[in-house]
Amino acid sequence: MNKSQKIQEIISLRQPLAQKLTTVEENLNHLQITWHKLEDYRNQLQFKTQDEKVLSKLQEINFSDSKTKILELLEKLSKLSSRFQRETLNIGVVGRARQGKSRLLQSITGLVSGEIPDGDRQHCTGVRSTIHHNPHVETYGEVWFYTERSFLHEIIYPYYTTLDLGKSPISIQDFANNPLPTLRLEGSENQAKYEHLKRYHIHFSEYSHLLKSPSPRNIRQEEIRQYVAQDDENGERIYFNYLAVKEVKIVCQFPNKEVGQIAVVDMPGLGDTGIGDETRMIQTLAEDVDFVLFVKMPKPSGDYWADVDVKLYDTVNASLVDLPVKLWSFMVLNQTNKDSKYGDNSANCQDLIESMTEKHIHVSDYIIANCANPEEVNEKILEKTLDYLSNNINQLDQKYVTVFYDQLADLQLTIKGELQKAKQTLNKVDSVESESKFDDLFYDFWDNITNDLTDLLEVLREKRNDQDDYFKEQVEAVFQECQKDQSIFPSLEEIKRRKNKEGDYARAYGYYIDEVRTGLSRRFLNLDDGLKKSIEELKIEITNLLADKCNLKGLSSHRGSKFLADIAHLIPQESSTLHEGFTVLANFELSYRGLIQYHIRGNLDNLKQDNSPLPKGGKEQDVLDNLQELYKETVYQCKNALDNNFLRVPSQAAFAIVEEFVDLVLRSKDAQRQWRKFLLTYRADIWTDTFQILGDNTRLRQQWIQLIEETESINSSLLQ
Ligand SMILES: Nc1nc2c(ncn2[C@@H]2O[C@H](COP(=O)(O)OP(=O)(O)OP(=O)(O)O)[C@@H](O)[C@H]2O)c(=O)[nH]1
Ligand SMILES: [Mg+2]
Repeated sequence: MNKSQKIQEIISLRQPLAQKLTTVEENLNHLQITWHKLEDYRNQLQFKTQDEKVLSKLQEINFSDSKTKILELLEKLSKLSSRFQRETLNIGVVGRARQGKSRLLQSITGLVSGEIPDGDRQHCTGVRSTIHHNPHVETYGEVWFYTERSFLHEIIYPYYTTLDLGKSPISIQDFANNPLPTLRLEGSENQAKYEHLKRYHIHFSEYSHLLKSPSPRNIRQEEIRQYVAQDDENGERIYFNYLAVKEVKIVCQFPNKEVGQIAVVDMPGLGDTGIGDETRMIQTLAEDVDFVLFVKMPKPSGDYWADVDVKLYDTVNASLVDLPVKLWSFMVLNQTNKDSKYGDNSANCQDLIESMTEKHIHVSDYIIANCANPEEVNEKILEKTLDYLSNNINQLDQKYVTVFYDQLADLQLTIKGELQKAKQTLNKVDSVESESKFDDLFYDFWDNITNDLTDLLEVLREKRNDQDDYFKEQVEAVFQECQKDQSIFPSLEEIKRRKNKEGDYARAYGYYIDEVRTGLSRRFLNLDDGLKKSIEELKIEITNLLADKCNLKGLSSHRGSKFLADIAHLIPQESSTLHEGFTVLANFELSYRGLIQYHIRGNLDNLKQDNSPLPKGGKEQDVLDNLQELYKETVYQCKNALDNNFLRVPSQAAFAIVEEFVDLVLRSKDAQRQWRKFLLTYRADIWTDTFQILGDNTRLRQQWIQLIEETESINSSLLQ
């Protein structure tokens, strides 16, 4: 098997791993949800009990450690998944600025500074580019731009935070159109960082159109540099596109045909004062890179491992905590010849190699090679890297997965332990049936509810022929509005114009009379609010009584319909009459359309052309007079109808529905037994001081057990 086949095999071996991880991810997400649910429920239980023993047991369950662990594992999982889903093996070059990283990639890919910018003036590479080998295509590029939103969040905001510039711009226009806040922090490094931000600000108009452009944009070979570099090939800083570019992918044919599915990643060197470069590098390493080539070009005049070099190494190492970078990196010492403008640095390369271990820079191997020499790069660096990859990546993958699974198993054990503690809260339970406490309390409850509801019913019986105040108010308001509002009528001018359009006054009148009738009818819809309000008031009165006098407030924090619906929801279906009583009352409503509308419509008949035609020869004034007269009369008739027939409707309905409710929940054959059974289950919610929250057969206990079991089952299937 040649190298390229071997690399293909590595990539295909990753597919099943990726699939397996998808299942793990689902399980872990599921576990996260139930773990939160269990914690919420624990918190609710803590609120509901004063029992010190139960309280302390509940408190002992440690939710937060596992929560953090789950989050960490989900994050690791996403790194692992992107690693195993990749279609190429990716080699990243890492180093401080101007060490020859881009030069090395030129030698590997056969591209030149038009596509992979190298330069020796200032920091050169502006954005990350990934270069893919594809033997069958002409070189081209694909550019991904930041969106306005991601640009603000990922690029601009970090400057505001780090440089303590105060309130960040709320929009891209806000950033572009207002002057930058002045820098108050001192020190040259802060100043240099601020200069970067200024560059984004000053040149905004030169790149801002790109933030609106679709990604990826396909570009030709000769266009590539202007998207990735900070300067042109002469070192002139005339390019600003890169400020809007998130990433570039270049596809070309590497001179070494054996490489197969390989991609190399060029990143901006660190040590520049751009904020966020390091974060972006760490992210790239964690998600997009399988192997790292550290590049350092020692100065011939003498060089050493500076603190920044060691720090850079540590940062890379930390990007994948579970896979020491020692196992997936080489150190390349970029050797320059005596006839180069840098001079001969061979001795310095050697010195640095010898002092690497004492600086705790550990890599799989080191290479001294001239990065500007393609043959040397190919032989010494690329071939060696490909060999290393093809021999080791599968093991590394396995190792990485094993570590991850070990951590999952750890989590599983921890959660198992915590669930054990959760179960211990259930150890001692009160056996309430045998105790007389419940019987006494239930006796009082029954006494209260029968008395109070019967009293209320009597009051309603007495009032049932009274007019309902809320509804009356609403009726008055609607009629006042009807009388006041003249906008329902057209002006004389409008009538004339309508006549011209329709042909004659009679036809225009026909249209207007229909409009006036519809307008009036719609007005009455407002009566709905009054009807609804008076019934809701009644429900609030009943639920206040149930909650406060009959002690059911522990079952719902609402009042009115919602309280009734909550209780109906809690009552088991088999307690059918009780359940029905609460459901019926919760859903009961009076509506204008159902109750009154048909009657009102009868009174609107006069507002029809057939019943009240326009006198022959009538003109605009007659049209208006007729409309106004008919309207006034109809409103009057409607008001009479409502006053005489409907103002009592809410009181009558209130009495009827409450009587029905009382029959169902108090007077039906099985009512008392159903209440008893229901309250027994919920006794800990109702009489919190008397009963253990997790007592035998309480609802709270049942739900707690259910949640524990649910979590247990997900936890045990975590590794499947
Ligand atoms: N003679 C010679 N010149 C080199 C060698 N490696 C890099 N250079 C030159 O050194 C300068 C910096 O190299 P780059 O490849 O741009 O460095 P870099 O690490 O990519 O720098 P940034 O992109 O700024 O992080 C360029 O002018 C290169 O042509 C080498 O091995 N020999
Ligand atoms: Mg570079």
